[in-house]
Amino acid sequence: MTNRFGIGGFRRALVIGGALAGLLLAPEARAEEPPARPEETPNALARRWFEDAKFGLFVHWGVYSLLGKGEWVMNNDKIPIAEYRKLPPQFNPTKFDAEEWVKLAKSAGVRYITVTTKHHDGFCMYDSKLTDYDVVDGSPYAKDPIKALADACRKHRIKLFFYYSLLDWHHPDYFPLGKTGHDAGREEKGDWSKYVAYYQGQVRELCTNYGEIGGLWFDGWWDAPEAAWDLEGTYKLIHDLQPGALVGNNHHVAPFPGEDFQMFEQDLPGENSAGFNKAEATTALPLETCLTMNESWGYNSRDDHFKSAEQIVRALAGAAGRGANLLLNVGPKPDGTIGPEFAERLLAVGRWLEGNGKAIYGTRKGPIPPQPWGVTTDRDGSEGQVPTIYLHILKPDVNEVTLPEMLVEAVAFPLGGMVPLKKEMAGGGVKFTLPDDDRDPYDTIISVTFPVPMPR
Ligand code: FHN
Repeated sequence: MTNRFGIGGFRRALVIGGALAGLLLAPEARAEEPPARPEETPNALARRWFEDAKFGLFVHWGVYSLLGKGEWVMNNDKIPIAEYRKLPPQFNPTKFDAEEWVKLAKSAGVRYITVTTKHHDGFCMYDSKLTDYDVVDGSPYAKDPIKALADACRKHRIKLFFYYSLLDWHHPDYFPLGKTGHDAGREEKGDWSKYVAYYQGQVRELCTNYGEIGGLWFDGWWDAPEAAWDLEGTYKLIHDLQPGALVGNNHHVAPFPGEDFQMFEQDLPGENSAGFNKAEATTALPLETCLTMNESWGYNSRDDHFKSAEQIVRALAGAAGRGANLLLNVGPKPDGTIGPEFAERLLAVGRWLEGNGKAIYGTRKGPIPPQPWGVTTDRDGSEGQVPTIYLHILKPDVNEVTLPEMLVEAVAFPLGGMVPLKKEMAGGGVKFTLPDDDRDPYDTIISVTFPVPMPR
């Protein structure tokens, strides 16, 4: 969404030092939905909540975790359906504890969880009445982990989104095949319209059986972009059943009508190092970037290329500075536990957010676009808060920042600090010198406020 500022100017604000401003601002953003504004629809309220939330936990969990080679193992290792079907009878995650997952998520500071209900392998991790190829009917576990997670999320006031793969390597009516899944040993026939009815029926189940949900997170459209998916009908179904549920689709192209947020995979909006994100970031919808914590989505026992807590915090700030949420992934093990490598990093981010969350939660992208030194986030003055711009200095060796000259009236403090930064006119702008001490190793945050209305 757009800034409250054009770079042309700033609205009137009080000069309030960092510490005082800190007292007036909510110490941490709301975990719950804000009150609706007059005339605000459930959808608009949910979008606003989503933009405020900023941080979510992505969970890729399925029977593929038994093989410890990621969620694409069926396709990558050319495992035919007949062979892959031997996995569910071995899937018995006796250590799965939904409450533990949600408590970990909460300690990490996430506001929502997005969990795989069905991935490309077609195996359903929830109790579907439309197939027996699900965790309740097809595994010795015989319980619905999504139900347990929905209950725990409700209890701890975390929103739950459902990842759902439109692509299905198992369903006999997913035909003609798309770009992937050609080694599944499928018969060369199928009725596409039956597949659409099946997947829409499952979407209906997900929107009906788990109480109020955050939304649906689709994936796999890219496998068969020409197919008749009836997305319009699917999105209407979701919005009719759950007016406050948001729809996102990881199709890697510009948003389609009916979608509520735009997502980017393994890159911040505006970047495309992973090759997925050819679409420009829209200004019309909330944005979300999903990132793996190592290099795999599903559990991969050999992947120890974990990002550091520092990299994750910078990704979170980098996303916020581009107006996007960060959806950070974990790949639980087949026994249902989340490994210590994931947990340690989540807790480190949570600790960082405890002191710095006010420059992340509830903000929008700042008026200054991403800079070599970092990014800016913006908290407007609504709801009794002090209008503030936060500078996120993401490079530890940067010791001064020059803002555009029109910000000459700006007053800057380290977040939570009492001593204003030294300010001088230099190089055609307003130069602030950062303190040598008291630098945050991940992201030094400077809070900037304004005493007078700025020119537009
Ligand atoms: O193929 C999937 C992949 O397994 C994973 O689920 C990611 C998450 O964004 N999305 C797909 C690739 O675009």
